[in-house]
Amino acid sequence: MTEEHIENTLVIVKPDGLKKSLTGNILTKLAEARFMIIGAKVLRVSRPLAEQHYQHLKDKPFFKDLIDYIQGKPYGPDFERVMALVYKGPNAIKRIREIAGATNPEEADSVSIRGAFGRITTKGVFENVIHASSDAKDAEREIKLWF
Ligand code: 3AN
Repeated sequence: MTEEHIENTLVIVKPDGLKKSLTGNILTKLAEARFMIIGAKVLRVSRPLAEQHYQHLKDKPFFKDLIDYIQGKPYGPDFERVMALVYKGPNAIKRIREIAGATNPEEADSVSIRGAFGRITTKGVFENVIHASSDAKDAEREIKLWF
């Protein structure tokens, strides 16, 4: 049996998730998986916050489009916001990554959030609805950054 760690992880419902009215659906999936919400807020994402969050991708050709995307720029002023959440529970980081699905929505399991609702835009940005921290180090860094 794998050991259980009680972990905190950052989840972000991205602007495309808000635009597609997926907030309720995502919160329900995570509630049914028995994770607890310990932090939640809706916020506008500043450019410095976006750039710090995605600092590991700053040399990628899609970086500028990625920053515009997390700021909601392609969707108009009503959707220039995200919902950030901290979830707590046993093995929350890995299990919520599984519920979210693979980074590339076309490769993600079809019943995962990204597999069911994500798409690749004509600019080549992965519009993948949700962010979930990828490991313990990222979770700690990201929770400090967003809360
Ligand atoms: P994840 O969000 O699964 O941890 P990261 O951190 O590698 O993946 O990527 C952050 C975000 O950057 C992704 N959620 C996606 O929107 C975008 N992205 C990552 N890789 C690509 C790519 N090859 N082409 C376009 N967009 C990408």
